[in-house]
Amino acid sequence: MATHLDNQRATVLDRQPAKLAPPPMYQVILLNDDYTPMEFVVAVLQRIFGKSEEEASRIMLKVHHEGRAVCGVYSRDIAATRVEMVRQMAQARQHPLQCVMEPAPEA
Ligand code: TYC
Repeated sequence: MATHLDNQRATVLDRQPAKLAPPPMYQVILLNDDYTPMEFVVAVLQRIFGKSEEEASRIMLKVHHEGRAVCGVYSRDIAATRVEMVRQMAQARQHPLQCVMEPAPEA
């Protein structure tokens, strides 16, 4: 009998809402190279990352001068999809543009 009640209580406790940790976030980073045209990088930032022309130009110049810049912070699947879209867009035009994702620093 005690076992039966214990099981019931365990079942009820299992139904408590789980306290979920927020999903890990990833920053998508564009890397500089000597060959990809600046206008192409601006177009990538507008088309894939939804940036305005002004913001896209700012990020492109930051990459050009500093070697890399963050384009956005996303959940893992969305970050991976955007990295792949950049890769495909660059490959289609045969530009060596590189894009990577890294775990975002904790807030
Ligand atoms: N450095 C490139 C040039 O001078 C421009 C460029 C900017 C390339 C950003 C890649 O992610 C990049 N044409």
